[in-house]
Amino acid sequence: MAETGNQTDRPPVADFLEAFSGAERALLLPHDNPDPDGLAGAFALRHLLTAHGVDACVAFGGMIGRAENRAMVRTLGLDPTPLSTLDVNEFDAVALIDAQPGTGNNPVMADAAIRAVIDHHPLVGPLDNVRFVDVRPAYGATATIVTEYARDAGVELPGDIATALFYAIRSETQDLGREASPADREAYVELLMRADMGAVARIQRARVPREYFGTYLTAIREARVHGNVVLTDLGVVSSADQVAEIADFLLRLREVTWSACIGRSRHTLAVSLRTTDPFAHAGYAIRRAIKGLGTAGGHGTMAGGQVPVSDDNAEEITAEVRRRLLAELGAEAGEGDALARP
Ligand SMILES: [Mn+2]
Repeated sequence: MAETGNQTDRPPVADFLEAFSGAERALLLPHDNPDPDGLAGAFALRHLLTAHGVDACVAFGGMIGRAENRAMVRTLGLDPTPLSTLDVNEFDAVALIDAQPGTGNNPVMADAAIRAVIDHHPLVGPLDNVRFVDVRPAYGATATIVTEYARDAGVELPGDIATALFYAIRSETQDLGREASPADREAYVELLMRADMGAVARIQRARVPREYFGTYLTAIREARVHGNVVLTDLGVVSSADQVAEIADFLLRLREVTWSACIGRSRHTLAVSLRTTDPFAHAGYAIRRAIKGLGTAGGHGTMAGGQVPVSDDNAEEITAEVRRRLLAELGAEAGEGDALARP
C-alpha cells in the first residue's frame, strides 16, 4: 500500500524500517549523477537500516561530477558504489532516495518492484506497488526527511553523516534561501551543532581542474539573452552536473527571470532550467518543452531533463530543444542577444 506522509502518531521511520524487515540486502539508490542531497540521504538511511540489522549498499548510476560533490564523498569517507559494478540480483530490496521511478534520472523503471521511495520532488506518477512512499514536495531537501527519521528512531548519526546531511540541506536550499520549509530550518540547526564545519568549508571551496574555468568561458561566450530568458549551450560536457551549475550561475543575471543550460555528455543531452519566480513551475515547463523527446522532473524553481541523442541527430535535437524551451517560456525566438562581449 502506498501512502504519503504521516497519518497517525506513528512516525514514518517506523513504517520505513518495517518495509525492510525480512530483507537481507538492500540497495539504496539516489538519482543518477547524484548530488549531496541524494547521497547524504542514502548514507543516513544505510546507517538506520544497518542499526536495525539490514545490510545495505549505496550505489549510483552515472557519475559524481561536481567538484563539491566529489569533495564531499572524499572528505567524509563516503563510499558509494558505481551501479555498473554490482549485480542487482543480489539485492532483495531497493529504495529510491531523492528520486522517483520512471522520471528518467534513475535506473528504476516505473513498474519495477521497489520497496521504498523517499523524495521531496512532486509526485510524478502513482506508486501503488511501492510498499513505503514518503514524498514531501513542501520540503527543501530529502536530507531533512531523513534527519527526521534518525531523530524519531532515536538513532545518533555518525559525525560524517551528520555533516553530509548538513551540507546537503545547505547546498540544496542555498542556505535555506531557496524552497526551504520550517522543517528544513529545524534540521539545519540540529545538524549545525554536530557538523564538522572545517570539512564543510573544504567541500564548498573544493579545488577544481583548469577545464572547470573553460566551462565557464564557454558558458558566457555562448550565452544569449532572449528577453526574459538567458540560455547557453555548453556543447560537449564531461558531466551533466556542469549543466546544472551553469544554469544556477546564469540566473544571477539581473534582467531575466529564467536561465537555461544545455550540454551533451555521451548520448544524452542534459537540460537545466532555473527561475527566480517562486510561483513558476519549472518542472512542468521543462517537461512540456521536451515532451516526446526525453524525460524531465524538478521543483517549482529548478528542473532538469535528459534527451537521448546520437552523433547524427545531436545538432538537430539541440536546436529543437532550444526552440521549444524558448517558446515554452514565452521568450523571443531567433538568435537572441549575446550576454557579454569581451
Ligand atoms: Mn534533493
